[in-house]
Amino acid sequence: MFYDIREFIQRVEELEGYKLVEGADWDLEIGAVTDVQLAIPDSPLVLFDKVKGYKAGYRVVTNMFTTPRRTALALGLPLEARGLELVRAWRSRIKEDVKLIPPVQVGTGPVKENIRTGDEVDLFEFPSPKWHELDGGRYIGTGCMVIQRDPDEGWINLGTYRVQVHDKTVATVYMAPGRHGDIIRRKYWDKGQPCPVAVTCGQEPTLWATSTWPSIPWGVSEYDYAGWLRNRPVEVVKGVVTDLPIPATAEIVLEGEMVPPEVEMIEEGPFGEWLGYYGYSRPVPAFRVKAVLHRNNPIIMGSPPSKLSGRAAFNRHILMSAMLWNELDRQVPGVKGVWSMQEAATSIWIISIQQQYAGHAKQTALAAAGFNVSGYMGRHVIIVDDDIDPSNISDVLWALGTRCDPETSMDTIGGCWGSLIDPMLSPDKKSRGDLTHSKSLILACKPYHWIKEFAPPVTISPELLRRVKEKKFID
Ligand SMILES: Cc1cc2nc3c(=O)[nH]c(=O)nc-3n(C[C@H](O)[C@H](O)[C@H](O)COP(=O)(O)O)c2cc1C
Ligand SMILES: [Mn+2]
Repeated sequence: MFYDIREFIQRVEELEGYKLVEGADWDLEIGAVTDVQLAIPDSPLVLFDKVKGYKAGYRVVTNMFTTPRRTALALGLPLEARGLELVRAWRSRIKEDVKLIPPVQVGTGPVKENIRTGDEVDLFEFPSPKWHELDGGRYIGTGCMVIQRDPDEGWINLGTYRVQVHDKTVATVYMAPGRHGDIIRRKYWDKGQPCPVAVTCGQEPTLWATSTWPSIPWGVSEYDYAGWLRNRPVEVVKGVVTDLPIPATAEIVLEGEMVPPEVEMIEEGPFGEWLGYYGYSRPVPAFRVKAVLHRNNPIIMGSPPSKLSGRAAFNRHILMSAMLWNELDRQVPGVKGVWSMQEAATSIWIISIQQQYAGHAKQTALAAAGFNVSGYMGRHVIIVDDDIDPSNISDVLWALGTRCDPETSMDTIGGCWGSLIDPMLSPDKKSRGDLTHSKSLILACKPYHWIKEFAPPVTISPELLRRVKEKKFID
């Protein structure tokens, strides 16, 4: 595991190199280069230096974990694992007993190399990008981490929620309703108090990963979970104007408070979202920044949303597939593979099962449609047999084309857990506050009640293959 983001970048440099871009403008150019690079199959890590109008050394890094190899490097998995193999590796890692390891407080750390408070605070000191053409402004926080303390229970939550810069000392944090960070800040506001907050913009990869996973439950600090993953406690220092614990090796930290909604609201967004479309702007409470801490020559970590952006967040479709597989294993027998389609902005889930009883396939589809990890905005669930590799799109299309009779193999269910960023949400539903969407459940597998009579697939048996190989007719 890594000491900080710099050690990770150095390791990537030794392993495969990275793309250095000098002289790009924070205004759209960093974003455009990031998105173009993201679409390349072997997408490199990109480091931006000498950003237009900024001091050399004030850097932005993007596309940190886009390839399976860099994802594996960051999470301590086999570097050569790909596709379903990587899903399996991650699945067995998170199946272990989690032994939480709390952080340790140290006297100081690199994050305190530069400290500015009060009038010295200037958020424009850093080259925060405007990522997409229709975005409402500049975002210092995309690959960031928001630190808060639950006022009643005392534990620390970390969550990745985007941060827009509005003024020298004013920012906003966008937290979707129901996020742990949102629940915590409401507890302060209900008491009429502002919510203390610290935001890191650039931090050690494993720690950042934990702040992006909805599978870590309420009440469990992502710091402690990261300690378990790293097998070493995270080192923290005390904040300057809050008493929040801050990672000692973070690059940039913004400390301050989110004021209650009645005190000050600011229009946030619009912002290009992970489904591949722009979301709406909306008023959110102001984040008043009272102190900025940063390392010498700080690096902002950027992870801007786009239809492929999950790749940069540790190939999120792979991690989410492993998480769904674990969930299904608790209830449904015979699951042989789970795959979330990155190309479909992770809205299509494919599950292969060895059918064992009547209704087994439909049960699997219904279960997959409901879990946290796959239910939110997941639009289609496809069940295939165990001779189909769910991560192989041509296999899946073959199953869809040949084992699915729309009249009897498909259901739609409405009223499901959706989001304001759903591009298919009609203006009418939006105005009524009805954010639900519908899902299709597709059984692209042999009908169980006549499975034995189903036409045998044209394949080559292992014996025949061996024979023609032995005779050197093929390699
Ligand atoms: C790159 C990235 C950006 C994200 N941005 C946001 C965001 O702006 N707002 C939000 O509510 N969730 C966002 N999320 C999702 C949350 O980080 C995720 O649900 C996490 O589990 C939240 O932590 P919590 O469970 O402690 O609330 C983002 C996730 C990733 C990977
Ligand atoms: Mn949490």
